[in-house]
Parts: sequence; C-alpha cells; structure tokens
Amino acid sequence: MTTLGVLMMAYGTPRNLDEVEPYYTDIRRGRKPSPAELADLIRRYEAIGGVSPLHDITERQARAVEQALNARGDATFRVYLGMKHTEPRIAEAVAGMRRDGIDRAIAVVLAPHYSAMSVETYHKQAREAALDGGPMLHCVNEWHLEPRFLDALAARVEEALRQCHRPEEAMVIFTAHSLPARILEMGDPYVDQLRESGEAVAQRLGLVHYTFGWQSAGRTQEPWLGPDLLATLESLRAEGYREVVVCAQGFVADHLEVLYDIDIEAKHRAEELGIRLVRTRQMNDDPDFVRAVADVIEGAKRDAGW
Ligand code: FEC
Repeated sequence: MTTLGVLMMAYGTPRNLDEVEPYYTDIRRGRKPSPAELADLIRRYEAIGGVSPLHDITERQARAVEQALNARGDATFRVYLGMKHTEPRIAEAVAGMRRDGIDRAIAVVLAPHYSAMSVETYHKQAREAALDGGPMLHCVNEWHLEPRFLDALAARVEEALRQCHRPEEAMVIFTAHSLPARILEMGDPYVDQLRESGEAVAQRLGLVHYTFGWQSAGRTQEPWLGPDLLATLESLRAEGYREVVVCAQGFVADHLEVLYDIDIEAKHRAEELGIRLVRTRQMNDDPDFVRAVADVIEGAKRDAGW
C-alpha cells in the first residue's frame, strides 16, 4: 500500500516570551510591532500563564488524526505538521514529504471556515513549497459542514447550556476570529460559512436564542467585521439576557484568543454587566473531533480520486 501524505497546517504560537516579537513580526508580514504593541501582547500571554498551549495541542491533534486514519485500514497515511507563523513551517513539512518520497498529499488547515485572508494564505505557502518537486497537493478549502464536526459542536453547546441556571433563556453566541471588513467586498465566503455552521448547530439542538459575534479583531487602522463580542454582550444585557454561552466555532483548540479574549476579557465584561458567561469546551484532541478531521481527509482523498 502506498503512503498518502497529509499536510496538516495550523497557526503556530511562540514557545516562550522571547519568541513573541519574531512571531508578532511574522503575523504582521515583516513589520515589527511597536514597543507598546509588543508589551500588550506579552501581557496577554503572561495572563494565560506565559505560553499558549496551542503548540502541544496541535501536535496531539496531528498524531491522533494519523492514528485514527491508519486504524481505518483503507490506506496508509502519514501526517506532516506545518505552521503558518512558527517552526516547523509549512515549507519544511512539504520538504519533509519530498525527502520521504511522498508524491501525493491532502492539505488541510485546522480552521473549518474558508477565507482568502486565512485558509488561502496557508494553501498559498503549501503550493509554493510544492512547486519545486512536489508532492502533488489536494487542498481542502473548508470543512465547516462536516457532519461529525457539527455533532461535536452541538454536543459542546448542549453541555454548556446544561451549566446554565435557565438554559431555555440563555443566548448562544457563535463567535469566530474577525477579519478586515473589506472581505465583504471581495465576495469572500467566510461570513456565510460561519452562519451556515452556526445555523446547522442551532437546528440540531432546536435553539431559539442564538446569534453571531466576532472576536479578536486585529489592532490595525482599517475597519474589522463586527459587532465585537464585548459589544454583543452589552446589547444582550440591554435586551434582558442574564446568561450566555459562547461557542468559538471558528477555532478548534485552546489558545490565546480563547483563553484570554473569552475567558479573561469577555468574562470580565460579562461580570461587569451582570451576565453569566459559559464557554463551550474547545475541540483539542478529543476523539469526536479527531474522527471528524479524519472524515474530512478521507472525503478529500475520495474527491481527489486517490
Ligand atoms: O495561542 C496563540 O498563541 C495563537 C493564537 C492565534 C490564533 C489565531 C487565529 C487566527 N488569526 C486570524 C487572523 C488574524 C489577522 C491578524 C491576526 C493577528 C494576531 C495576533 C496574534 C494572533 N493573531 Fe490571528 N490568531 C492568533 C494570534 N490574526 C497574537 C497579533 C496581535 C493581535 O492582533 O492580537 C492581524 C494581522 C495584521 O496585523 O496584519 C488578520 C484568523 C485566525 C483563525 C484561523 C486560523 O487559525 O488560521 C482568521 C489561533
């Protein structure tokens, strides 16, 4: 049986506080942050314990998905991990496949919803790295409607609602990373896809009270998609809501944007407003999520005719 490569791509995170500056510079495409911007980001990492757990979680996700795929027995898969902003880089993962004689690979990003400003930037790096000698890549653009992913989201929302005093009166807010508002003029599918997965979860659970919110907008001059989660909390309070469930459906792991932006910043604002905020459990390397990603990869293999 020949081995099929899986290029699993994720955001990456600094492994210690000294790595925050080069990381931030990379995110800003080579522009160094100002001392104040850097200090603010370091402060946020310190608030979650100094480092983000994202790197460990991503590695566990990759190992678990490889095991799950190979346990199915239809083909042999080898997963290579490539990060957008830290080591091991996407290009290194592609070079590793070449060295190991892998000639075909499924490329998948650990982010379910497609945008030209997110998922496409990973694929671009992967395609450029593969130009020089392969492997041949089959890129998965989106997988936000993968049934087992929706089931996993629904199970987590249901679990969070059970922690509410009055679940039937709580508002569920589906959040995702904001992006510059100019994606709307570009005809980008990101916003629609977030609605689709949120609606699908709401339908599975028969939710009456649910809405959408944006989080973690970048600190740049241009307008970003809104309303921000903090503003959403304020309007919900004005409408009389006292309990909310925040489901960060655009992220699949615990990391800074969840552990700081929701667990510290949004919870603090909610408390000030007299709202109880319950966050849904992230996917991490939970078996139900691992199965969902394995399904995505098997589906892509079929689509590619491999
Ligand atoms: O735990 C960690 O250390 C890393 C968490 C992390 C994840 C993540 C995911 C996404 N981002 C997306 C878009 C942008 C855009 C900009 C931007 C900026 C930052 C900064 C940090 C950061 N992001 Fe991120 N993002 C994570 C962390 N992100 C830190 C810089 C400081 C700040 O603004 O807070 C703006 C770039 C610019 O300035 O030009 C745009 C999107 C995702 C979700 C999809 C994915 O995972 O790729 C979209 C995790």
